[in-house]
Order: sequence, then structure tokens, then C-alpha cells
Amino acid sequence: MKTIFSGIQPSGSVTLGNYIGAMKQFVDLQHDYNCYFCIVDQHSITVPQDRLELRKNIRSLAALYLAVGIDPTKSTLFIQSEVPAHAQAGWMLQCVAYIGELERMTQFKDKSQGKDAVVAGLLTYPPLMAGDILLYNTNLVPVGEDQKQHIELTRDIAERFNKKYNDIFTIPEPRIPQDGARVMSLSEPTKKMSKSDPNKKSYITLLDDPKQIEKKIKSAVTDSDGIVEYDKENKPGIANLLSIYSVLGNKSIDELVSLYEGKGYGEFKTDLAEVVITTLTPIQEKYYSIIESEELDTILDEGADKARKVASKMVKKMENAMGLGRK
Ligand code: ATP
Ligand code: LTN
Repeated sequence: MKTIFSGIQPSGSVTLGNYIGAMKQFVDLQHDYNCYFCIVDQHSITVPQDRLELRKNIRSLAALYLAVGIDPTKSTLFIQSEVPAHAQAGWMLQCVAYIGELERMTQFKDKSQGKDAVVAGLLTYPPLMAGDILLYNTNLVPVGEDQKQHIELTRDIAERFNKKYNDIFTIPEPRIPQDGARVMSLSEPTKKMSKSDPNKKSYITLLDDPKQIEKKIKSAVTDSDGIVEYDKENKPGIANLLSIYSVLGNKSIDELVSLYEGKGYGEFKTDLAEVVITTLTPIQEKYYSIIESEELDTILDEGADKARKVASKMVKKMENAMGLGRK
């Protein structure tokens, strides 16, 4: 069985973008692959976090993984900081990655832009991510479009290590969904929907209640044409809403365009809100039934145990290849 690894940062409330671009894929893939899903809390401290908020978000993300359908008997669900191998591998791979290639990462450029003081971890984030992936002999990494560049760098780092030290790493491939790989912000539809956007109206979270969902969709930025059609260049707002509708409502974009021919944006938005609410209601019910449970802690404990066993073996291989420590 091939192996899958993916991670989500507990940097805020999980959005519809995270769900459509990443989590929804995870649920289907777990039947056919050996899957590791991680709450990458060490990645999230590359930008400022409130400690209590971070703790809350870590638990909430764990519950959401389960609520969307991750089955702990099929997949390994764990918290990155509870498996020391990640930080160990991250350090070794920092000594393989070049500063130049790290400075070229779009995510680094975006998140450091305009800041007077940028922590070193924001720059060295990709070798930590490469470690996450490479520790498990990962074949496939399901992610949204924005992470493609990081997976390419992971491949470069792995190939460089294999050549320079010893051929120990499997070279992973990205797996980016055909539809919904880049869900856009509701308020600025030329920007990616992001859970750390300060404007809460720009995203729908998986825990928004029906009223909030309706309100956010009603106020989503569109245009003044009044024609529901897919034109990413000239009508990015409507194109984005059509993509969301298509993925969650299981209808092709063409079907939707003909369904709403001659109808205004009002009706289209009302129906879309209904589709989003129908998708999220069962997820929220499951979430609230497990968030306070001991079962959640047991699942995370068992996940970390399992991950530690696999990952510590790879750390040993890396150390041997590099000549660290003793035999
Ligand atoms: P942050 O705003 O803190 O950077 P984020 O919302 O971009 O967070 P991540 O935790 O970085 O989310 O990403 C988790 C997964 O969700 C990744 O696979 C990423 O590619 C995917 N993803 C994030 N935003 C979107 C989006 N707008 N559309 C599709 N996929 C997305
Ligand atoms: N960089 C990713 C989060 C992330 C990840 C990973 C994704 C950290 N480690 C390993 C896939 C595999 C992000 O910002 N979305």
C-alpha cells in the first residue's frame, strides 16, 4: 500500500478552502492508502500565536479531522510537536536546503512582506515540512494548489540528500484536486481564502452557523452583470462561488450555469448557502459530540505513538547517513 502524508496548521478556524482543497480528499484517500494526517503546530508558530488560542485550535483541528470523516482505525492522526522526529529531521534538512531556494518561496514572501522583524522559522519552514513528509516514506501529498511549490522543494531537498549522503528517501508527488484546488476569498476573490485572514467575512469556517453562512455568502463580492457564468478573469467572485457550489453540490459548472440562466445572483446565493449548510451540519454535529471527549485524547495518543515508531527509524537512518552520533 502506498503512503500518504498531509498536514494542516492550527492557525485559526478551518475554512471551506481547507476542506475543499485538502480535507475532503483525505477522507476518500484513506481507504486506498496508508495515511498520516498531522496537526502541524510547529509550523503555525512561524507567525505570532496566542498560546491559549493555539491550544484551542490544535484540539479543534483534531476534532474536525474526525468530524469530516477521518477514521482513526484507517489513518494515523497526530500532533507534530508530540513526535520529536519532526524537529530533528527539520534541522538536518535545514543543513541541506539553500537559503536562496527558501527565499524564493511564495508563502515566505507573502507572510514576510511589510514586516520589520521576520523570525528565522518563517524562512526555514520548508525543510521542516520536507521532514514531515520524508519521515514516513510518503508517496503522495494531497494539498491545495498553494502548496505545490513546497512539495517541489521537498523533492529537490530529498534528491539532494539521496545523492549527497545515502539513498534513503522516497521522492513524494503532490496530489492536487482537479476542482477546488484554490478556493478564493469571499471579499477579495483574486486572493486565496485563508484562515489567518484578519477579515472574517472573507472565509466560511466549518463551524459557522447557518445564519453566518447565509450572511457571508450574501455579502460575497461579485459584479454588477447579474449573469451566472464561469469567467475567472472578469468575474472572479461568481467563478469562485460556482466552483464551491459545484464541488459541494455535486453538479458540474455547466449544469449550474444553465440552471441559473436568466436568474439573478440572489437566488443563486440563497441556494449555494443551502448547499454549504447541508454539507456542514453533519460535520458540526460530529464535532460537538467529540470535542470534549476522552476518546479524542486516546486517538491522538495512539496516533503519536504510531507516528513516533515509524519516524524515529527514519531519523536514525538520516543520522547514520550524515554521520551524526554513534552507530
Ligand atoms: P494560513 O492562512 O494560516 O496560512 P491556510 O488557510 O492557508 O492557513 P493551511 O493550514 O496552510 O491553511 O493549509 C492546509 C491545507 O489546505 C493545505 O493543503 C492547503 O493547500 C489547503 N488550502 C488552504 N487554503 C486553501 C484554499 N483557499 N483553497 C484550496 N486549498 C486550500
Ligand atoms: N505548509 C503547509 C502545511 C504543512 C504540510 C506539511 C502540508 C506542513 N507540513 C506536510 C502537507 C505535508 C501549509 O501551509 N498548508
